[in-house]
Amino acid sequence: MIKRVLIANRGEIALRIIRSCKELGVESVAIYAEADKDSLHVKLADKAMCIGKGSIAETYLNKKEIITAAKVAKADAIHPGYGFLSENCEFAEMVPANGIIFIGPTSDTISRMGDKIAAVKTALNANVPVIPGSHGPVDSDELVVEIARQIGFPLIIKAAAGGGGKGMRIVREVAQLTDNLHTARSEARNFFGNDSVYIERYIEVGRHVEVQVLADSYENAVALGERDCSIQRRHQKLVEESPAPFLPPEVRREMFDASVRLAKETGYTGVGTVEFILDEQNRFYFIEMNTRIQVEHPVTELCTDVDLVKYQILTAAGEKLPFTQQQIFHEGHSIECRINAENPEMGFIPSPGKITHLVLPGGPGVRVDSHIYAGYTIPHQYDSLIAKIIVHAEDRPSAIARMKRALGEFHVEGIDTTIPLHLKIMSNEVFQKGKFNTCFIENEKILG
Ligand code: MV4
Repeated sequence: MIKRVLIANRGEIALRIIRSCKELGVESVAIYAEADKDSLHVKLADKAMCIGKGSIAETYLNKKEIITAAKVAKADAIHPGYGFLSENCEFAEMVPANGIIFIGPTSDTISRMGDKIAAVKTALNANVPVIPGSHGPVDSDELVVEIARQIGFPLIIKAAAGGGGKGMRIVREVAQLTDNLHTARSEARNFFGNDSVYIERYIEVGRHVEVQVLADSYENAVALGERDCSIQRRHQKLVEESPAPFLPPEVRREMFDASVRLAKETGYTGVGTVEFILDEQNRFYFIEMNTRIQVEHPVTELCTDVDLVKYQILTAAGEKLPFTQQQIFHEGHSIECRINAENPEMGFIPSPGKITHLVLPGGPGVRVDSHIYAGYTIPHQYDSLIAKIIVHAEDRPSAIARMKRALGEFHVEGIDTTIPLHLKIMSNEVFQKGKFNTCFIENEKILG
């Protein structure tokens, strides 16, 4: 069994991991950059180690330094959280090479899913529906025109090394194809150091629905429900919920089966998320797989009563899943609002600084995952997520009412937040009807 875990992260997710460690009786070791010395994860962990006052690259991304810290602390495992080194296949290889357990899938799985072309090929092998496309790199201008004519327009050019919406270009007619291809390729080379690109039919009006999977190292894998993450702005998710509104039960079942097949195909261990695009006819298509714990994991936890971080740790320690797919239930409705220290009226400009006054929401069915406290100064160096409010209620209308109540109780002074934006979303008629897609924020003029 794992006795001590080093947490290679900060903010709310570091706290979230510490909490599961405590409940498991596992010791937690926090690492922190000097800028985070007053952070809650430093105070709540059993032990905290400063890894310098440098940049992110020199601290939370410093593979060697983090592994050295784990050795000094005698940690037997490292939890990477999300972001930072969580999907870095080099790190996932270095950690076990140093005799430490990496809490996550193997380096090979991370690398296979990190290459979006390899991921699509893996999905095809597992008989998981994929979008009509090149299903491989497009190298020559002649070839791309031929493939494009077969799949039809509009289409989308994606970088093999991209993901999460980075390095995508939409093309509406054949005349724009080669120019866009060249631009996409040079952008991919600049951003990712890899100019490999592929094309897919672009699904213009769709929903972003993802399936949470959990697997042990004995070929057992289960699906723990889906999350609708269609409410986004520039590929930053704002609101997530489970179950996905109006998802037919047979489609949901097929998505779960497909996701479990993919997990088994890759010999997956731990938690993962299979992302799909759902078209207007509720046909689903694989787009990519995330090999980390995700920001929005709590909506699944509240509906299934499964502690995902706990099972990440237990499966990494070599334990078997104690439940089968048939034993998993999904109850009620859950919604998460991501609260950022940003001003939505000023193009979401970050708003770091000191929190002078704070009242967090609470009461029945309200969970707050946050690292902030009154008197805390939000550093400017990092992501602007300051809190996640997650509600659970018997049905969707009650969950929305509960979220409105929780947002109304949330008082933060000293910084700007996205709380007013979330109140607008919760009060929007299209949102309330559950009839939204990925164009919601634009179409509904939520931003005025
Ligand atoms: C797509 C797509 C439609 N068609 N691919 C965005 C994030 C990354 N995980 C993949 N993404 C998408 N890929 C095809 N072939 C739609 C999305 C997408 C999206 C696109 C535009 C605006 C918002 C979006 C939100 C989620 C997914």
